[in-house]
Amino acid sequence: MRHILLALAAFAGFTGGAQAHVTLAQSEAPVGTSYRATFRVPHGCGDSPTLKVRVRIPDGVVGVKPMPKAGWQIDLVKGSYDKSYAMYHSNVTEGVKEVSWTGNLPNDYYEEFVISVYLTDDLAPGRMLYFPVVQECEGGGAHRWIEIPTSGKSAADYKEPAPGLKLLPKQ
Ligand SMILES: [Cu+2]
Repeated sequence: MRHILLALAAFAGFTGGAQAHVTLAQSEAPVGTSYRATFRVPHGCGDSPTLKVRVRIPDGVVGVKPMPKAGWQIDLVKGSYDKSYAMYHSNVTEGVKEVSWTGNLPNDYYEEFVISVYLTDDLAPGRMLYFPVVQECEGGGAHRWIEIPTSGKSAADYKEPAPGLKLLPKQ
């Protein structure tokens, strides 16, 4: 009986809250390696199209390179890090701290925004890492996916949770 209800819920398009928000396609990754951060944007603000997607890069994430997207302008905010981070065989002390794409995504469409990054060994396995995202829409509306769950809570407990990544031990 239970699996029939689950199948029905899935068919009715009930995706369980947080899934319909801006999320990361790959929700787990080991530290000390590169990671392809794919931000999924499944809707606009109400019916309004998305005009800008801004991603803040958390500390401990370096080697940040966004993937260009036809019709979208990329802007980078660079700065110095709070400490020196090891990345492969070198140390980095500054880099990209924010990435934004500016363009137009109608609410009828779905899109993905990709950033290649390196997850440093300074990040703690077992912890969640959050990438706050601001989604600006036509008409001045916005979604601020910046809510970071406190302990004992999950993304589903929030209206606008920040996309989260579960950090795994170094492989
Ligand atoms: Cu949503």
